[in-house]
Amino acid sequence: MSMIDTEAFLRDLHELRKIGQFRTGVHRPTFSPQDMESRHWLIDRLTACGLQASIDGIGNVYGRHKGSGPHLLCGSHIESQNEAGWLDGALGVLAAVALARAGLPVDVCAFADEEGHFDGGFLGSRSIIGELSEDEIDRSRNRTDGTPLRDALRTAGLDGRPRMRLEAGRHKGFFEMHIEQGTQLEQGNLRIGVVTGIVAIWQWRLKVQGQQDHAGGTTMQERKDAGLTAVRLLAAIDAEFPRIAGERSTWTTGRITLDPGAPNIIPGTAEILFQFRDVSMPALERMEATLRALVREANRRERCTVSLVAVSKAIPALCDPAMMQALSAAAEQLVSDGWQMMPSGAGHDAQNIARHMPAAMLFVPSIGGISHHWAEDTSDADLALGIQVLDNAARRFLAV
Ligand code: HGY
Ligand code: MN
Ligand code: MN
Repeated sequence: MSMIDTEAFLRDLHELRKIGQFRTGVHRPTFSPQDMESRHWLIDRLTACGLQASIDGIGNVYGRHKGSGPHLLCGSHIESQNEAGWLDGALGVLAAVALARAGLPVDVCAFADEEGHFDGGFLGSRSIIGELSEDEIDRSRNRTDGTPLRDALRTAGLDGRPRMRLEAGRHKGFFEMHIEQGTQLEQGNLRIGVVTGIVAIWQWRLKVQGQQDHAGGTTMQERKDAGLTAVRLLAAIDAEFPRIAGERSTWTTGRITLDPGAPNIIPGTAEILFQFRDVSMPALERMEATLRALVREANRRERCTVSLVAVSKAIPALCDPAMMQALSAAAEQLVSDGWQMMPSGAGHDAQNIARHMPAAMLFVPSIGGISHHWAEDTSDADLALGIQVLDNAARRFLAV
């Protein structure tokens, strides 16, 4: 029998939405004042649910169940991409709060910087499983303004705090509820997705070095145009990748910066932020080998030089069969013709926690598949069904 207070769950979501509100979404970059406001708001919520709440030295907000086990861990992230959606991450954290409020033996965690505002990404979920070194924190910079992570932690009042670690053997498994961030559920007229696997994101920084010069006086024969080399290289990637990539691989150029960026100056340098994703390691390795070969070829043919740096290489994860079974049985009971098994094209904290305990994810539909955009949305009815399925699955899995 579900004890979930759906109204309180939806109220929490709409209240958190007001912190850092941007149009119909939110703007809560990691460690920004509005992000820290949301973390302190969450601490109050966790305390109100009877959990022992804390925030650690990398910004993880944790609510520890005070009763006896066996325990589950449940959560996600509450920072957002810039000017983005109100549900990406927040949904999973407040779903965990709803389970705790219903009396389940659940620890709740909002992992810091899942959205990768700082080099390396997934800072919180990698830190909590012991995979984030002090040296990496020293080296990490903000991807938008270059602020050192150490400075951001100090400004947020987190410097010097210890970073927490998950207690070995405390949790039976980790559940993360999330929006789909795609159109499969909506197009299939489905309301629940049971996630089978989570892609790894491999992030790259390419630097093209040409020669800044006059756009008129420099002839076409003698110029070293970093912008043109960048564009030709990206076109070569897009021509070659479909031949070698996996069926569900994706690759994206999120940013091209030309310097100095004036119409009458030949760009001397270009910087490209490029990433590719897949759930299969062989597919990821093929894309890396192809990318390196295309960079070598550009350095043979172009007048500019191209350097390639790996910013981060996450590890893909398969979801736990017993936890998927609990989610599937719950979905079958509550929405028998409205659910499917499916992979995640997005990365999630669950893929890191999966290296420490069994992990599984539950998706609810994204209207129009929109995400990483302020127009991201999901109906209250789908949110309410999702939390009921999660509650049912958590109780089933605890009873196993
Ligand atoms: O980009 C991702 O897959 C995640 O939403 N940060
Ligand atoms: Mn997310
Ligand atoms: Mn996201």
